[in-house]
Amino acid sequence: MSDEYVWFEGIPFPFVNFPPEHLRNVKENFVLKDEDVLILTFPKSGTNWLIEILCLIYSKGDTKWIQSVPIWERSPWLETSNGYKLLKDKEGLRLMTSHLPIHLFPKSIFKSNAKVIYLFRNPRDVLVSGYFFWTISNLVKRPESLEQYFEWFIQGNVAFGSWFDHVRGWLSMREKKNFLMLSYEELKWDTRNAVQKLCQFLGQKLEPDELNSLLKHSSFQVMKENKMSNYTLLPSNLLDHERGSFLRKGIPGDWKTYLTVAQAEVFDKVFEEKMADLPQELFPWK
Ligand code: PPS
Repeated sequence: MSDEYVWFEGIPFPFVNFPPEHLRNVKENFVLKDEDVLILTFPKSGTNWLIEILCLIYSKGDTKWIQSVPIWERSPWLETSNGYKLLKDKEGLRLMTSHLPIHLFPKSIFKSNAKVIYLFRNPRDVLVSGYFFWTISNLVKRPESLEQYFEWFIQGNVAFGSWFDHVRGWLSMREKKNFLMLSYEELKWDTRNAVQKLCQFLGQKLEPDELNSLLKHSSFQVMKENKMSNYTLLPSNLLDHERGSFLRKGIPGDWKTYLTVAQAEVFDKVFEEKMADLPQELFPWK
């Protein structure tokens, strides 16, 4: 499998758009500004949903921006060459997204007051979502079966490495006042409340009608129809739109449909081993 990734400091990356010299440059030289807002996630944790929500917060619920600019230009991915170009000389508010693990993130983060939002999701759902996504994309080696992908995921041999290391790494920043951790589950179970929490963290205020517009336009159904957000603008040599959608189901707990009882038991054991020393109340799906 190793030849199907670009490897950088022990982490596998998709082979399109992530040259190692670029990843090194980002880590060593990218300078964060205090006004920056960062969305950090392990892939398939609801990144694009959060981007849509943040865009609507900063547009006060107005849909012009989300309906006219592709989502990857509104909050570019720092670690991609294209995203970096959009971000590096941008003035004013910079929304940016990253899947980088903490040890590969620009070092300037440790001195910056940029606002950091770490969104995480039940790893069982991340696994299932990732399996379906990588099966329709041409960015990494396609898994042949869920059983195979299950093994890769547990071992951390998937794009951006181990979910466990990613979450452990970023949650080490959870006591900082410029850091907000949010779970996909809490976002889904009470979106209104989670958005209010985000607004408070970002120092933004929405009127009730602005908040209602945000909730409507960032909903799964509406995002799925928005071609600026649903990834149908990606060429089909990268994402095979005939075989599935980027916005697949958008629910917590879908793993129960796909993992066997035996796999679920193995997963529980691995989770316990790797995450035992973290307060378990951080993980609301338990
Ligand atoms: S990526 O490729 O890492 O950027 O993917 P990411 O955006 O992190 O995660 C994709 C999953 O998020 C779901 N999604 C949503 N869920 C609920 N509401 C909204 N609005 C929404 N938008 C995206 C998307 O459907 C993927 O999850 P699954 O479980 O595969 O459906």
